Amino acid sequence: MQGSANLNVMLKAARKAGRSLVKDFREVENLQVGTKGPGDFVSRADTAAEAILKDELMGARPNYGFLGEEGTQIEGKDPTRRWIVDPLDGTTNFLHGMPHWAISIALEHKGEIVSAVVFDPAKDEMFYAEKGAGAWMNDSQRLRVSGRTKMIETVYATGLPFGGAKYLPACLQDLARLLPVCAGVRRWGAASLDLAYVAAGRFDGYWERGLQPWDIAAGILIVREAGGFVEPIREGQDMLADGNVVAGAAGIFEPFANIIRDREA
Ligand code: 2AM
Ligand code: CA
Repeated sequence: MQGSANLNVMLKAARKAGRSLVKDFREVENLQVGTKGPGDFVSRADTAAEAILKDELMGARPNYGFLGEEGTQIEGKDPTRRWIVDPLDGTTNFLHGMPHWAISIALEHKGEIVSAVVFDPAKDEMFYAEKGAGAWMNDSQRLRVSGRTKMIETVYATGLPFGGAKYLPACLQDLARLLPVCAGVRRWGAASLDLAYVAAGRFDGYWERGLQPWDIAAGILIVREAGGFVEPIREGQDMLADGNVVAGAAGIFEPFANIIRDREA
């Protein structure tokens, strides 16, 4: 795909932050055995990755705004354009030495995501999309959501509630309704990659509650450009602000979303 100049800025920034995180990820294994644990080290890795992304993205587009998970918030001179960045999505995996984490970068223009990158440096998989130009992986692989239509053959991703039980009853109810009618549910711990995997047709669908804008901004566009649907769980909500999403391939979206929305199919 011949990407825009903005997309090329995003890809370059993701690769640079990815190199820094891969180097730090190798250290994490050594630190696991120490008494202090790798917690502080991982926080520093996360912050360093956000600084790299901020320098690259703001260096190339000084007028844009910036919203980053690690606290960088910049009002742009151009109020219509904003980077939405998660420097390390899947921090718990990173901390535990599990190679499933990503860098997520979205570009918002007038409230709409127009370019998106989700990069998994450990597997060297770069997922990206631009509005109207499709979704892609690495150099030239076009992404398409799955074509499955039989619920019993479909596999879903979700996030189980952590550190507090706010969404636990809803989540357990979802699982009780979905597990008997599908082929499985996975909890891999990085929302941006869950969405990228829906775009790639690996997962047939994904849902989760209580997410932050930087977890999902890039993934939403990648799924849509791969031909899938992403909607707020409660219809009519602003998805980025609400943080409760249901995503899936066209062939199963309706029955799947009905289960998550607790409606009869
Ligand atoms: P993070 O690593 O950037 O914080 C999905 O469950 C999302 O919740 C992840 O993308 C993850 O983003 C966030 N999250 C925060 N704390 C988590 C935890 N303890 N376990 C799993 N996910 C967590
Ligand atoms: Ca995240």
